[in-house]
Amino acid sequence: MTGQTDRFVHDRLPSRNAWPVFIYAPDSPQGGEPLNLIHELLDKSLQASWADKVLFRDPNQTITYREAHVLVNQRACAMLHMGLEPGNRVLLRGTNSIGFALAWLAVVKAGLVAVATMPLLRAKELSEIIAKAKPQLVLCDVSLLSEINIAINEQAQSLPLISFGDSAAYHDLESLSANQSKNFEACATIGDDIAMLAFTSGTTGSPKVACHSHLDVWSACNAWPRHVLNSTEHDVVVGTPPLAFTFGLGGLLLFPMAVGASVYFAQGPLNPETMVKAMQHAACTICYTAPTFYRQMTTVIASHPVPSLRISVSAGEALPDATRQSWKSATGLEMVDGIGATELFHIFISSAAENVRTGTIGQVVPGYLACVMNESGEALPPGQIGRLAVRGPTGCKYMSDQRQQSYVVNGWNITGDMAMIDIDGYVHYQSRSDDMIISAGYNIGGPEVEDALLSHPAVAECGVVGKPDSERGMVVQAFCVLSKGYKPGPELIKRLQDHVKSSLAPYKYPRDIVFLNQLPRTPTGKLQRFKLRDLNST
Ligand code: 3UK
Repeated sequence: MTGQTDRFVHDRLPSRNAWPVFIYAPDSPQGGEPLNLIHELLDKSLQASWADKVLFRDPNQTITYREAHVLVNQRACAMLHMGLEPGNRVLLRGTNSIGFALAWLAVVKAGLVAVATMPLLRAKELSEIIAKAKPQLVLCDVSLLSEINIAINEQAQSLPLISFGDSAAYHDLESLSANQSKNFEACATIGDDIAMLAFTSGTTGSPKVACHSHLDVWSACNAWPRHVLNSTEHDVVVGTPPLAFTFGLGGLLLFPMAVGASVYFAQGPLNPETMVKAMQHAACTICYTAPTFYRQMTTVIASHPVPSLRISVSAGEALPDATRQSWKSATGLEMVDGIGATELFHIFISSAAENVRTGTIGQVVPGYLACVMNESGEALPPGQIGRLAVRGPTGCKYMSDQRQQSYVVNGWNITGDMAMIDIDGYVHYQSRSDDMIISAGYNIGGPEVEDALLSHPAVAECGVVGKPDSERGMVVQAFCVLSKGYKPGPELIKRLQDHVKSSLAPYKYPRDIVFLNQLPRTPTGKLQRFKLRDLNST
């Protein structure tokens, strides 16, 4: 018995035989059983020890779990009064804020499907998302209306838009919710009903849409957070990843709620200085961001310590050891690296600080299985490099997309990464499969060379790719952003090359080094290596 009467997403899921194999914990609910994610996370909090503790905080206000429960109920009532029906999609657009978080929770509690979009997206990208997700409503932060208005005007049909985040507005989500009932029974969804669509931050091709059910997201809340993160109701969480990115959605909203922790939303754009200030102001204990941001925060936090900080989580890209070490000398903390993916909702390989083994991402998260495979899908023994494959309580279900067949092979999720698993189960990251550099017969992973370059003080940021070469097939090419006070030129190129040769096998050194002012990145902060490769043909 589904709670979602609109079958739009259900009808576009891959057929069951194209799904990965799902592995559930013995105490997990089944897909056919009643489950509403927000009922679990928010309604049940009223009976927990943290009911009157702070859930959300920003520079202007504080909201407890009990207060959030009422605000979410009123928003859910308001949306159903607009005539929405469970299974309808609601497009959400906003920077990380209390208003955005409340709206997301209300959508999912009402059995609607949340389609959160990155704040940086422009009208063209938003139009693509509207065309695929066919939302019945748009909820948009007042500060981000212009691009979404362009996108909506391009669509033939009218699409209602309600803004949020401006208390003075007359027809916005806050005022529409103000007089609604404070009680709202969570939609009677089942585990298999769809909670959200996640558009992948994919570097090439049209965006893929990963569908996650209430059970998928609930399972993720009970996997990495419970077994590796070990957060408690005393934690205060701060971070940069957008709530429209599952890294941010889990880390900065759902995982804290699962244990009664609180979330601090800083306002205004986050740069290394404002982020450290926000962490100090909030007495932050857990921080989430990507490796490059940690690297940039290192000098700031060294002179402005955050003594409350106890866990720093890095994900999204390979964590260079140089970054791990400088963060450790600045804060005394061993970073928790984790590899996750939009298709799997969150992190599936990661080790707690006390179990970290330098140079590896960590071990497979309890509840998941991981192996590496050759091209024909056969599992390889420990120590060999191959394609990383995982299965567990979450997995890939693309909406109407042939690419399901390449992501899921024999029930395994093939993440698109090359890795080696050692005899102790630690996963050594190599590179994205299509970024592997093959030079004169050697396989070279860009991240390893990047790590060597980053350990030189002249290099602030870098990206390493394969450049076509008639003799060697490819040569290793590095694009570097220099630290303040360093001058580009042949002399520095030579010094950087010698530096790499002194720490890695000499065949891996970058034969070509190019200096740039900045590196091309996706809205989620990932390096776009294909754009670096393209620079060679322009
Ligand atoms: C790469 C990493 C090395 C890897 C994500 C945490 O990044 C997330 O999701 P995306 O769909 O990208 C997935 C791909 O990103 N990657 C992510 N983390 C690491 N590579 N070391 C890492 N620690 O290529 C992976 O296949 O954008 C991360 C939680 C949720 C997420 N969605």
